[in-house]
Amino acid sequence: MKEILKRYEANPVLTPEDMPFQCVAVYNGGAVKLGDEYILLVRAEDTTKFQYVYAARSRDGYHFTPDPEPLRFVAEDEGDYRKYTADAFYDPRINLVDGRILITYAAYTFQYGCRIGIAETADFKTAKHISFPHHISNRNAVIFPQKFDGMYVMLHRPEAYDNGNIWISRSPDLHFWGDCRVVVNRGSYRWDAKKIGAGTPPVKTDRGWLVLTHAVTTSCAGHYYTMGAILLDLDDPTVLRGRSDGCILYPKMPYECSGFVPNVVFPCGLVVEPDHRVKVYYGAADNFECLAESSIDEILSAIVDVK
Ligand code: BMA
Repeated sequence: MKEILKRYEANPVLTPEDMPFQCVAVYNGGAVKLGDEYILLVRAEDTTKFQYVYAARSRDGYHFTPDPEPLRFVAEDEGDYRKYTADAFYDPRINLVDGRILITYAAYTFQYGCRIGIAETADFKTAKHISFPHHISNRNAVIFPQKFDGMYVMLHRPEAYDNGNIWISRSPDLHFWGDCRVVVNRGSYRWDAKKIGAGTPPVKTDRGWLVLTHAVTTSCAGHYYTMGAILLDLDDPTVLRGRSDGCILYPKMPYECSGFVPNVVFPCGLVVEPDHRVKVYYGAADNFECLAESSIDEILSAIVDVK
């Protein structure tokens, strides 16, 4: 099989030992390039498995230095905010939306379950809470970089009754979200038959909005997470235009096959360079932060039109 994505030979780009505290896992990082600085926003866990969000910075996209302190989320009503995030905030994505830096993440408490959080940052040191869209049992949210008919548009993945398809919804103000509908069904083939979720924020291409996904199948050994790609219509992103026929990256290297959760590649960050080469940042085995490279054209070549 021709490999669409080429792994960085010095993977992982971040290991627990790189972090400025006693860390057991660092993974599932959102990514952005601002000027000539690459920023990863990673999920980092301490020895109790409590999760922090850390920014790590780089000049070349390969060598990252984590900030000394985790990102601090601030809210007007701290008590209410903590009520929904007390036990975890994880899998952050960095969305550049109309010139603003919006972080989408999973907010979790044992009591109330998991929901999406949206926060805004300017420096990746603090992030101001904006909203918790939708109710519980929702995560894997990414926001389109532009509005459609004056509305923000978000992809997300509800759980509970619908455990595995990508939904889309709209908002006039990032607070009130509605018009929810399914936009991508999990597949009928084995590789994506269990779940499909948005991984990286949408990128505009000639053929449509490109989103890298995680796709899940199961075996006797448990869940098996691979990476796929979808294309949504440029004018109406509620329409699926294409999807990769199979996965474009699957667990193969020791750091992907062995860790806290074996057999996981989980993309959350995509940086497009001026020459259309891309850097895909992904979590491996819920333990390490990794990088694979490709180009927009190579990824598009794996996507077949949906009739
Ligand atoms: C998903 C999320 C991810 C994780 C993946 C594999 O449900 O929890 O954060 O990487 O499972 O364990």
